[in-house]
Amino acid sequence: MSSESASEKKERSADPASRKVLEQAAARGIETAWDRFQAQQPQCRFGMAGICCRICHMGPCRARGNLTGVCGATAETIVARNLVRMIAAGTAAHSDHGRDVATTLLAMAKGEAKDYSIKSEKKLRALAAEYGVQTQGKDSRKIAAEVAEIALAEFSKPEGVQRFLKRAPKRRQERWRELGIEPRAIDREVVELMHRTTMGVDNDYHNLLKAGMRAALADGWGGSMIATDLQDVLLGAPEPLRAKVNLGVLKEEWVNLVIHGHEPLLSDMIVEASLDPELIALAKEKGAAGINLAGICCTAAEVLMRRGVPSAGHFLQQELAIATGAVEAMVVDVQCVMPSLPKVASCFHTKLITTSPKAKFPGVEHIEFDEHRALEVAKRIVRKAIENFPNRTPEMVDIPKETMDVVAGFTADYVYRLLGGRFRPSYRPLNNAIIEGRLRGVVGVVGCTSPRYVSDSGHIDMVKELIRNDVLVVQTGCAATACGKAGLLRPEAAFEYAGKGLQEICEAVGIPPVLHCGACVDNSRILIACCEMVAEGGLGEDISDLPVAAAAPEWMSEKAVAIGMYAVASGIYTVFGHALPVSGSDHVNQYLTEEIEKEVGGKWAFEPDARRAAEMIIDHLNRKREALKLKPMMYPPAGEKVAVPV
Ligand code: BF8
Ligand code: SF4
Repeated sequence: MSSESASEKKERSADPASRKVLEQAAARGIETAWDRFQAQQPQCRFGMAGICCRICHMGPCRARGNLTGVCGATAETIVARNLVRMIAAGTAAHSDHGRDVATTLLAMAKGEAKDYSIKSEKKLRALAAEYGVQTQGKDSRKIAAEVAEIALAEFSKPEGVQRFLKRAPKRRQERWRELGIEPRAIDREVVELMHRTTMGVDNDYHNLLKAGMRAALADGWGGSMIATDLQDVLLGAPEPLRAKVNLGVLKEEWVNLVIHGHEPLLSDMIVEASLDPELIALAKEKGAAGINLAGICCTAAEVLMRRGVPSAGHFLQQELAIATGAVEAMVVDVQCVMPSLPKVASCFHTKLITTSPKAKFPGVEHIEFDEHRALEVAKRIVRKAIENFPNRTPEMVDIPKETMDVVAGFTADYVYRLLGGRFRPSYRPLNNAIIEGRLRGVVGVVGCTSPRYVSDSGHIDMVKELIRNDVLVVQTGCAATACGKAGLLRPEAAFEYAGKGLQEICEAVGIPPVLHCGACVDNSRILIACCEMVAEGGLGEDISDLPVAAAAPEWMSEKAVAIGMYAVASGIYTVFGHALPVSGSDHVNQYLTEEIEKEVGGKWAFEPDARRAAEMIIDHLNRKREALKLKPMMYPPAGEKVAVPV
């Protein structure tokens, strides 16, 4: 336990519900990520600067100035190698997710995964057309099988580049080709990065970073895009819906089952199982009012978008959900699942259940997910949660009251229909709004939450500042949950925080000023929206011409690094809060924040003060508007500047 006082803990999160549970946890001697972050201070400066190398066992080494590693590796080489290894890991995570979805689609098509079906015929047919699959006279399952096989080949095909690159504007495709960064098979790009970065291979930081871009593009335009598209086929394409977020969605009288992780294949089945009358009857028999599902992390975003299941919170709230004492079971699959969970769960009656052969904990119950008998596995998990209800200690239960309404479920396709109306479905109204100066631009504020910051404040401050300046914000992952909790994902938020131009659009179309586009793999939807904006015309010829930007104010994961790099390599100005671990090499830092722009049209920036970062983004949008010779903005920014966070 850290020795911090309760008042210091109040500044750990901008969210009152999280602060309340944090205090409760501290009083019970339960350690959280914030305590462990504190215990790690001061953090290793070599690690922060990216100059620590552990690649071979002549090391570990550190390099700086004239000091090189034992093998002679310079700071440039070590920093670049470490960074692209982060990209390899991030790309691997998103892509492995995509592969599992493709495998399940194929199993469904062959009749081997009977609990799944084709939920979006439209999306399947669109993909078939794109992949060149003949559809005439074929039944949907046959088409799905062929689509799944082609998607699976994207991971390991011996030649050719990623098929979805063709979705990008022509100019973008040409740039990638000229630079030699068109990603080939996804697995190949990850393997090649690991090869290049092993001892004594690629020592040219520029060459390494180019390979890093290519692997990152294999994530954004490959693995993540495959995950998104095939999930839409198999689980349904999201449409806007209302739902609730924050810890208050847990219910005192109910069996609370929290689903946490990333891949929605199992969690979607758990939603199905929770509707089973026999299981509901069992819950009542055990004294509960019913079965209450809630999500955490990106799984939350997936089931919220498609099923309206409430989200108990983001990454930093996983321990807090258990610490309410009201969770019968937390079921996890892969990614962003804190290793601390068994310890927190051991303080309560909560059962932690792992489901992926790729992600286990010693001593924790494992119920393996198998797509061939998905509903059966899901029912077993729901039953476990119900049976654990009588073990709850009522005096340990303390659920914060806070919940917030959100509207979620915006896809590139849906925004298109919504903005254009049913009779004129097109991106024209969005482009026109930008051209006429009603909207300054569009910015994706995405990514993690981290105890490095006053949790959520980075997201909230940045987004408020952006919408105040007539910027339409699109979000995914934990960023969307953070802003959702603060009420920014309600249509009413337009009147409370947005500039007049954005407000007019939100009012006419009935959308919030901040659009929830799903989980982190769904950042691929944002790429597609950018392509649609270019295709619609009037805003330049390439993604890098658009007045758009990306930000991850509280990033922490390797996946965020892969996402940031594919955004930059797609031509998007990308601002991270804390700097990437590259400060140990001036060359690498300068390349990423300046020189790279000449090559790909996008670049990195680092700024931990979210309000200042928002100003940098607004300047960037203004520069892009000037270059396009767009009209001046119609209205001045709304209200007061957002205060600098504590
Ligand atoms: O993929 S935003 S903390 S949960 S890494 Fe993780 Fe970051 Fe959340 Fe989803 Ni994305
Ligand atoms: Fe040291 Fe070179 Fe080995 Fe890295 S690869 S640990 S710098 S000797």
